[in-house]
Amino acid sequence: MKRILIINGPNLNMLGIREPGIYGTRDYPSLLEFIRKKAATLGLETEFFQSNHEGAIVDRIQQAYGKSDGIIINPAAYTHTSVAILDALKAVGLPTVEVHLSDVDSREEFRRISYVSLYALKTIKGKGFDGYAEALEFLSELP
Ligand code: CA2
Repeated sequence: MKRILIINGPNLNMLGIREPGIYGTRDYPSLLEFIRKKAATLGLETEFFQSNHEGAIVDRIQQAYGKSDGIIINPAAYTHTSVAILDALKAVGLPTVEVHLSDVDSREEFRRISYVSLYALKTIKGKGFDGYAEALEFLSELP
């Protein structure tokens, strides 16, 4: 059974609390439940990690080396700033899908830049929770 690590970056634990127009009304525990259910239908094992700290995300990516079969990451604001997260993903070399709840291309200019996308096999944006389901499907279909 493939083991998929799902990483969510800063403030995503606040989902559903503010900005429902951009990020929806469902909360963070609902997101985890949604992902767990989808993963079960695909026969995937899931592990979750959320942090508001860049270094903690780097540490968790490093821990996945040799243990996880794939990573789904929504780096949140670190998407647009973090070379350290990009380098950690490159270092562990696992198949990675980048997910964004909102369509980052149709928002502020600074959200159009993603360092992580330089490594990710696929980037899914603007599909809300369904983006994570699509990412799971993509990883489950990899050899
Ligand atoms: O669309 C996404 O998934 C983002 O990665 C979300 C990040 C944002 O910085 C990226 O540009 C796009 C922000 C997540 C913050 O989530 C909030 C949740 C509740 C209230 C306010 C923000």
